[in-house]
Amino acid sequence: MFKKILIANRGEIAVRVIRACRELGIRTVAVYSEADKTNMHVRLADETICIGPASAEQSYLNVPAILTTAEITDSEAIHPGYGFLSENPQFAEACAASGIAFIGPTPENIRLGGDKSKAKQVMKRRGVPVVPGSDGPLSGTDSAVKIAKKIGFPAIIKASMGGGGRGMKIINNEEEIQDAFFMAQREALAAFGSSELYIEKYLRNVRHIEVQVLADSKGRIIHLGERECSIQRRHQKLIEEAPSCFVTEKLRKRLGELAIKAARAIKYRNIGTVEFIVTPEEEVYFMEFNTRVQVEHPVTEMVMGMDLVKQQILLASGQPITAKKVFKPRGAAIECRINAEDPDRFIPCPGKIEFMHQPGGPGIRVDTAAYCGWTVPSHYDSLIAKLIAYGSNRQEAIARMRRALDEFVIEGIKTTIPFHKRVLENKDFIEGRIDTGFIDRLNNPAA
Ligand code: MV4
Repeated sequence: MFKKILIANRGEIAVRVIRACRELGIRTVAVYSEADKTNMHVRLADETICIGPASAEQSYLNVPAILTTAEITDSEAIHPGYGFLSENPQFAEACAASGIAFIGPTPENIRLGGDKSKAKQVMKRRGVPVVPGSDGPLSGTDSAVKIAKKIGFPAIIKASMGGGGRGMKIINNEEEIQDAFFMAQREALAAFGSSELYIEKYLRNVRHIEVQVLADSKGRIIHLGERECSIQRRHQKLIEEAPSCFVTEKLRKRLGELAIKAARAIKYRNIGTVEFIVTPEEEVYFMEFNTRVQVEHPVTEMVMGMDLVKQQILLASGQPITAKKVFKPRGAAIECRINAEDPDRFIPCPGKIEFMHQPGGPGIRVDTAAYCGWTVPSHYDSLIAKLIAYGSNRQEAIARMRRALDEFVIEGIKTTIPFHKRVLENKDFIEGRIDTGFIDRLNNPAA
């Protein structure tokens, strides 16, 4: 087992990793930017080193600074968290070249996970169902038109290196293809450094359901059931649940088998997430393979009674999976992402937290690095807390979440707590009528 781990991240996920390390008896090294001197992850770590100015490029994305810090602190492994360097295959390679364990999958796994059109192609060849569309990247508008005519409208153009819904363009008829193609190309190049695109049929009223997988270094793979992630705004997840109230025992078995097949197809290692879209008719299509620990991992931890971050560390140290049984969800868990944002317009609102009171009591978990007196910096993403409610069933989890949202006090900055209160009181949400159109209907009930 590792004796010391460097955490190449900040905020709530850095705190989450430090907690797992503490429980495993592993020393921790926090790195931080000049804007993060007073961060909670810096206070909680055993050792701390400032690696650069506020801008992420010069600090949390600064590979030489991070590798040097690992070397001078004698860290044996690096946990990348999510975002920043977590899905950078060159970083994973650079760690290996320096003799430092990257706590995550192989560089090849990361590279394929990042190339959405290639991943789709590989999955299709291995018998994992994918949405009809181009088999690999598009060569130009001509092939886009040809394929769109074959699969029918609406269709959707996506960036190969995009993911998370960024850089997608829905096209309703042949006339829209040219403009959408060139706009998507330009956006993709600017955002991801690659203008490569692919096209597929656009499916309405689908659910975004993802399956957690674990794979050891011997190739043993298990799944830990699904998370329901359909409540998104501009492809930012706002609320996640486990299990999905839409998923039957039979569908869970199928999703789990497909997720394991997907992981096996790419010789996946460590923990990962296989993202599917599921139609109202229960047709399942592979979308993406996420090669990191996800923001929403706590809902799976709550219903499966497993610590996924500890698992990441144990798997990276070479420990095999010994659990034989199929894991079944127990109870229900919901996560609300609390952002330092205007709750109506979702515009970031950094600033000083003048007062803060966290909820607690039965079934409530708060993953955060925020505290009273801390100033939310403007340089990074606006997630300041994850509020997770667990109950013996979905109804109890909802009741606890509503109660906890009422207890949660954050003063001095705007947060999305009022938005979450609105959703938790919504009849469609309470009755489980949630799909990828939920937020649009919430804001525009007539639609
Ligand atoms: C889709 C889709 C429907 N049809 N692709 C968005 C995030 C990315 N991982 C995949 N996403 C989607 N891809 C096809 N062919 C629906 C989504 C989608 C979505 C779309 C509109 C509004 C909210 C959404 C939430 C999750 C997924």
